[in-house]
Amino acid sequence: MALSFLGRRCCQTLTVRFKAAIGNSVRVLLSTESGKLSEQETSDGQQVERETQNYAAPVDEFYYFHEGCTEEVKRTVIDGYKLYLNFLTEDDEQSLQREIDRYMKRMRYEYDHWDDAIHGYRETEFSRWSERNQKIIKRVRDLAFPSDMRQLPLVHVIDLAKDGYIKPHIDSVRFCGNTITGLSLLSSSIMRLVHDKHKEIKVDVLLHPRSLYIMRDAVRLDYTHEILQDSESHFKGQAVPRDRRLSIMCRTEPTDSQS
Ligand SMILES: O=C(O)CCC(=O)C(=O)O
Repeated sequence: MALSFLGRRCCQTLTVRFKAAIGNSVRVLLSTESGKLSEQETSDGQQVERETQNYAAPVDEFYYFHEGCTEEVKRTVIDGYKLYLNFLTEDDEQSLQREIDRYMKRMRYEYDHWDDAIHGYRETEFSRWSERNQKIIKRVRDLAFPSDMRQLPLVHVIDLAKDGYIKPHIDSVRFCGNTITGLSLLSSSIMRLVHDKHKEIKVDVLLHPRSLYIMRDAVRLDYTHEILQDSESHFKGQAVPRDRRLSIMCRTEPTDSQS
């Protein structure tokens, strides 16, 4: 099934489906003892993972602010882009992958999309999940969206090949509201955020497998986001090799004022 997600990213054509949501409060611990646990430490025991899963990743370790980012920019990005390490256990990750693979294995990776915004990918939307995976998706929604916020019921899944990447774009406000969440599975990657009007304002975020990001407000609206290809996938001067990566996105509905 070929879906036209990219049209949603670039506002030009396409059918409108999304609505909105504004504001949200998520408890944030920017840098705590538990927030700094390494993956190895956290994977030792379910208990530790459960304790750390909702703590935001330490900014100095997972965000790289390029020259040109003022203190005000840093605050905006830290407020509007939260990253949670080990939101998924390894079992959660495998369970989601199994269900996605069952569906995706029938599809080919695409390399020539009409708007050329994404390269080397397969994608779909899930309306139903197994009971176990449904609980994981609910945990994401419960963390990211207040109960009165209207959410898109369908969950967007992208399977990026090892050589796949997503070019800079802003999801169209006609199709998607104020908040976008993304689970990353299988491969580390770099998400680059660039201010749409001031290209010198650039931030790289290191996305580990099993992490969750929540992007909202100014970061969602004023910054392009992209997933870097393997040859450009560096963080603070260190290569972050890309492999096949799955991402699972939940979104809020667009608001009338946005659409
Ligand atoms: O794969 C991701 O985490 C980002 C996906 C994305 O850019 C999008 O769906 O607009």
